[in-house]
Amino acid sequence: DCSVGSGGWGCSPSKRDDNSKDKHIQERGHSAPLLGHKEEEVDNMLPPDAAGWHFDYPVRVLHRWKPKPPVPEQTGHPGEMGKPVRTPPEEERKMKEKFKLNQFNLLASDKISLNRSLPDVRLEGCKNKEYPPLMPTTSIVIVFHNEAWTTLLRTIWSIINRSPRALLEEIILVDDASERDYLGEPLEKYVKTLPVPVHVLRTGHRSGLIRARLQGAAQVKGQVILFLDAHVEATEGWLEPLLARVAEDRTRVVCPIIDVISDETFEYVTASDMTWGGFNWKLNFRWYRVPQREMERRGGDRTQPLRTPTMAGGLFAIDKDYFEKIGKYDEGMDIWGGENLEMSFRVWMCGGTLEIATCSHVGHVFRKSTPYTFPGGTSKIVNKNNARLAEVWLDDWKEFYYSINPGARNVDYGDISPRKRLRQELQCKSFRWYLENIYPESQMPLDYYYLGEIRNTDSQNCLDTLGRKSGENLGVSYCHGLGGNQVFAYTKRQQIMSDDNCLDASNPNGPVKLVRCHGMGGNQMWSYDEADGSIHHINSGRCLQKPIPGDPTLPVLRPCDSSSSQQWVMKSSFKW
Ligand code: UD2
Ligand code: MN
Repeated sequence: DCSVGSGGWGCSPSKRDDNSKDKHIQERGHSAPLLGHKEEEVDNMLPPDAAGWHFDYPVRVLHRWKPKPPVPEQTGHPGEMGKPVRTPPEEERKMKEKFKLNQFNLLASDKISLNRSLPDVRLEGCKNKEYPPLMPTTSIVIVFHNEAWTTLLRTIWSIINRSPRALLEEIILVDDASERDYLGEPLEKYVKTLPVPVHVLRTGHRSGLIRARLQGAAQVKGQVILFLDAHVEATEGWLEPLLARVAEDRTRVVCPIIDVISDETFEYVTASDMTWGGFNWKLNFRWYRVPQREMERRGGDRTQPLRTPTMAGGLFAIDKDYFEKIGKYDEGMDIWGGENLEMSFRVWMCGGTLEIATCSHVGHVFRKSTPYTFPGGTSKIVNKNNARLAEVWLDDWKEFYYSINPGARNVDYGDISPRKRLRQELQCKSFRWYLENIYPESQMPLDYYYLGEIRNTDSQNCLDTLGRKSGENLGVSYCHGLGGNQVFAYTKRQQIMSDDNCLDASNPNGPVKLVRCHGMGGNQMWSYDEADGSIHHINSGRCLQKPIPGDPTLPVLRPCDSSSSQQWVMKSSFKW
């Protein structure tokens, strides 16, 4: 059926007969422009079995492919089928020594085959899904600084073993000034023996993962760039779902589900397909539960790609031309951090989509702390990167970031005018649009009355989270006027929030707790009376009062009495 999306390239059967082989159906040329492509006749030849599929590419960049058979289990080897590797007590000391090198159990990793087998973790509905018979090729870009040999090589082997050869153009390794000898010449010698082209590039000096990725991306020959961290394992059928989504629409940026490879045992642990990416006021990337509305949009089918507000950052596929068109990365970002949210906001606000292909699983070694240096200081670098993204993309909502993280206010974030110009040129939408349309569940509230400290008139002390976490009590302390733990937002949905926690009282006498905001009212609903300064807890009908003798840091709920101990000032002017 020629009317079913054939991407404007027609669907007349190809006259050539050599395209049934597992190889390029035609010599690859340069790629087509993204908009208004007009291809010559020769580009419009789709083989019969490709009719009915929608391709956002001219035929000449598409390739016929065959799926890879599963990697066989090697019985007797540790870690096969993703099983945990146990360290015997006599090796404990050695294990701890080696752990420090990369902040994961390198001793365990070194025992596992570079070709280890993994379980097929996909949902049943994913296993026999059909993908287009023709797809664009991909170049995989992996940047690393001081990566361990076995994790890096297992990353590479997992790609080779589980990617249809015809779709794998090359693997590009970018060494970001590693200081380990084995990553020098030995690595270059080793990769020459591999059955796919693997190129090793060197940044020369420490440039950070963002600029290292840019250097790798500049060399890409495939049509799709696929970025990966250097300590991952791709699982069966991981590549097809990613490429199929891009092949259909090149403005899609597509992530796999990121499973967990235990930093302690290298066990492969499946992650939930019911989480998506969000972020908190500190601009940390966070996983949150997929809301009902997104499940409904997908017709309740968990194998359907999930639209996510943000991505973790390390693992995603993007069309090469689209990567360039949408502004690559912010070259002004150093070492680590911020680029993932920056790209997420940019893609959504500038007309693309960001999704998780839930049929694609890649494991990643999540670490508890970073193994490498941040030249210039960790917080300085991360604050700078985040300030750049806040200044360019967050509009008024950048205040949430700066108030909870006042240390970022004075950071020298450098020249952001090229990024602001990019936002202009691409005619990107506002952050308000993003919150309204893409992420209404955001922890940064869409509409709020107030953002700042909340001071008690009687004691002159301020509400303070005291750095506590969800489930713990709200506190008060001396007002320091610096923000941070003393910053709260009073929202139009009548929540009083600090970052992703809300003031919550389930007991009418208190204490008032900090609980992850659920957005459903209930015990998290408060109303502030500007005239008398009272803060009413709507469910209990009681008022927030300064601490009583006994615990001087614990505010309580009491019957409303208009006394000054129940009077609170939300100091600065109301915002909306
Ligand atoms: C996550 C992302 C990571 C990146 C980061 C935010 C995943 C699984 N990982 O942190 O890709 O988006 O958030 O910036 O989503 N590296 C360099 N040079 C450096 C520092 C790091 O090449 O100066 C390499 C490093 O060796 C690794 C990659 O960059 O291969 C990502 O770094 P990471 O693994 O420390 O980041 P991660 O997973 O904590
Ligand atoms: Mn990583």
